[in-house]
Amino acid sequence: MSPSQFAPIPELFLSWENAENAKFEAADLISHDMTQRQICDLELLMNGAFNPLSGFLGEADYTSVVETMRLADGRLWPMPITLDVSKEFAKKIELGQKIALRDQEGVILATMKITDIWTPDKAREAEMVFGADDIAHPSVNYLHNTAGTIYVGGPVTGLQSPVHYDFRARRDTPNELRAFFRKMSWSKVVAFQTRNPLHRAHQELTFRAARESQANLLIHPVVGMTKPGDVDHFTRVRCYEAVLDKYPAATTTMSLLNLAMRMAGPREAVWHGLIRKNHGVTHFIVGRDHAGPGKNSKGEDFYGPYDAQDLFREHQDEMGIEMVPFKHMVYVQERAQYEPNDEIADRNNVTILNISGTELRRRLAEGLDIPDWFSFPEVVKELRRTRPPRSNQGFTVFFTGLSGSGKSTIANAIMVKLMELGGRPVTLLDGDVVRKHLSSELGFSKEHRDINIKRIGYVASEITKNGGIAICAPIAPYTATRRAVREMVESYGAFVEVHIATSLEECERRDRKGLYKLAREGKIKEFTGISDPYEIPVAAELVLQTEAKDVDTCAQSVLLRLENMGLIGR
Ligand code: PPS
Repeated sequence: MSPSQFAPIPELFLSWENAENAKFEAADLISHDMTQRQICDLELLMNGAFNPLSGFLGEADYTSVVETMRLADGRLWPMPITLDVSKEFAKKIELGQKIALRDQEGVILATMKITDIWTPDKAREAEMVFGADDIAHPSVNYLHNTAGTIYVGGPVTGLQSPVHYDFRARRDTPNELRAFFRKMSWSKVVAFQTRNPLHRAHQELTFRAARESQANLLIHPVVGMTKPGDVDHFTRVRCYEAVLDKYPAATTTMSLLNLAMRMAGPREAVWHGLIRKNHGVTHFIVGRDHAGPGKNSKGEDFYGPYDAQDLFREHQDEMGIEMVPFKHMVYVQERAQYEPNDEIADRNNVTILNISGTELRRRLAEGLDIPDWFSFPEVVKELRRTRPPRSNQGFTVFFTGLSGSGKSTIANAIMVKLMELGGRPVTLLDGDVVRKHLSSELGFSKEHRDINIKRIGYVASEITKNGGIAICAPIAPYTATRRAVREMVESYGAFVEVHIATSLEECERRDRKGLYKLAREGKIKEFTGISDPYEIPVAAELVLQTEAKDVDTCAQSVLLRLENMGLIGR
């Protein structure tokens, strides 16, 4: 047992009385309204989970972390924890100034003394931290399309932790977990990081890890931000709670971690290890493709399946936390048990079973059987509650195309056909209608178009979440914005992008509203296709050529695609 494992870790909080006074003083400061990701980072900075960081990185530390995985003073730290802000905000602040950091309701959580303001080289950051400047990587996409252009760094003084109303009893700071381990005399603790529901393979893996390292087990799921499209944390925590009694209570505990993951594979594994070390953990499970982001834009994996293990192994002595590596676990039917895939000597004589994440999602979506050897009935029940078969879920049909391409006409036809089918409420968010009711103050600059589309996306995602059908029909000329809407919607249901690929020549020939003529004469500025760009979708679920086809034929193609995706009943 090492005393440092149990000793309290430094936090960045002021004492209670000082924080009360500081809150009043901070009210006069210029304040930054933090994003969800920044709030997660701030919480873990303040409670010591990101020790040795004392605030958002300054430029020297940032550059050093990006280039060498180390802070400027040489200490290991693989992930740039930065405060990104807009150009407009950066103009209002200067070095040496203190700013207030507020949550999304305006509560002041911390103050920060600004030591650095700089424009980062995001392409370089993407290459070095995520391995490629490829926006198929969710964090590279975030970096380029969500994060502000300027970074601000400096030490943070914590006034209060973000408040969580959900699963409070299950959330612990590093010091709370350290105190628990001390109280229970758990001198060796192996942590399991996860962003997915636990199935039988995970249970077997965690049991084996605890046995091999002769340690107690901490199930340490991430409930901050994970990969877009993951099962929401409410459902996951209900799933974890349902299987917790399958673990021996005397040797296992579970705690929730409000981490915003970056899906950075090898670097992320090292980061996860350091965070767990700060929570008083001695051993850490790193499995196959740890924190993997999925495929790159060429359809290949970003990282090798065991790259994360290799990088962790290289640094584990310095980190002071031992890796428990795990290979891919599969079910051997004849022996009715899980075994590491690469240790099955008699593989030609036995039946090896496995259900991938994609296959599980398909079975849930189509209401198909999920066998007992794969998961626990309690977990399957929870997942089915949240992910009913696709034909009962909400979804969004997102038409995109040039003005006059036929979006509104086809969208109207689809709306009526879906209403005729019945079963789910249908809402049409047509470009012109939205501009009248939701976005009347907006023009057609890139900035305004993006705001307009994100508003549509937000409404569509709420409709989808609540089991309805949203049909959107804006021009939506930008790939990144369409993708942002897709991510919003796919947290709750299917997103069906339909590109109405009517050519510019045909749209201009039709010129129903006479706008192309005005655009050609320069009387309408920034007109899509004429004096403003339209980025053609590359991965739409359906591309519709409308020329020489009537509206009903086009609408039928959409209906067939919806049926083929399991969204409407047969
Ligand atoms: S966007 O880019 O998605 O925000 O556009 P959207 O909200 O769909 O609005 C498009 C409708 O506005 C009319 N209009 C213009 N379109 C493009 N560029 C410019 N500059 C412009 N000015 C006005 C036009 O009638 C579009 O309607 P649709 O239904 O697409 O023809």
